[in-house]
Amino acid sequence: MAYNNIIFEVEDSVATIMFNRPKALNAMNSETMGEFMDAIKRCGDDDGIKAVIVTGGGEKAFVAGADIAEMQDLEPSEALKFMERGHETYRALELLPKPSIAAVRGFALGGGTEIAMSCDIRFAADNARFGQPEILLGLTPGWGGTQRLPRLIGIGRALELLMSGGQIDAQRAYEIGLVNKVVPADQLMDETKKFAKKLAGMPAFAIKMIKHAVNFGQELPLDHANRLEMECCAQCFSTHDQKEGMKAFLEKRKANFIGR
Ligand code: DAK
Repeated sequence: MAYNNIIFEVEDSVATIMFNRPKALNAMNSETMGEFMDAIKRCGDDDGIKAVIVTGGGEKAFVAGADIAEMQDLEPSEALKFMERGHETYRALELLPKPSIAAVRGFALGGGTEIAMSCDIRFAADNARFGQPEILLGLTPGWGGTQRLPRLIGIGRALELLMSGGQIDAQRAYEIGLVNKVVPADQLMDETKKFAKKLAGMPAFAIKMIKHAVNFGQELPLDHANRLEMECCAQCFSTHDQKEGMKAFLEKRKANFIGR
């Protein structure tokens, strides 16, 4: 699939999906959503890709939310369809069996914050701004904001942001656990790529099992979740990387992981 609104690159086993509609501050329209889903599928299907970065092109924005011009005249049934596509896409990103990092520069509002929250880890430039301004448009969030935000930062802080539509800067986002790290804007991509490369070199099956246990264990009663963890961990004992990791430790050398 050729992309009009996304730049897709792979370097050193790390894929970068960059939104590229800078004139509209990378607002998410339905064409971009289709391209985003295609890029996520490529990341899942290509065994050579070991980690994924999601970022925004241009100086000002990661993604400034859903495309308001496209949304304004939707009928409820069309709105529901657009929401379903968004949820399906963001969930596919969240459940990729590979690590994903959002590299956020500038505005990540509404659907932008929701994409960042669907990544495993968030790195923010010091000029990043987050928020769920849907309330100011007479809406609730439509792509997971009411669900992922309270899970990440707690119900009280989430409701404050969701009901006020206010924005927070990168430092505040770090303080409340919305982002993992804040870096100077001109170092954002280098820092993110460095960390993505590190994760790309980790035992791939164990990474997949960690994501599975975390994503599917959260909603289970603790005993069931612990059982899920045990099953995920036990399966790692069928891999080369488990044998190599333990052998290397005992031989006091660096492990040579091969991703199986
Ligand atoms: N949609 C469309 N165009 C946008 C846009 C957006 N979300 N955000 C910015 N733009 C466009 C502006 O219209 C402007 O276009 P021109 O006038 O140059 O043609 C250009 O990008 C530059 O924007 P500004 O001139 O406004 O730039 P400023 O630096 O002055 O302001 C800003 C930056 C980010 C503070 C401001 O642009 C802004 O407030 N943007 C809107 C933020 C926002 O409210 N985003 C939407 C969040 S709500 C659902 C599915 C999903 C959702 C809900 C329902 N269903 C399917 C029902 C999710 C909703 C959201 O994401």
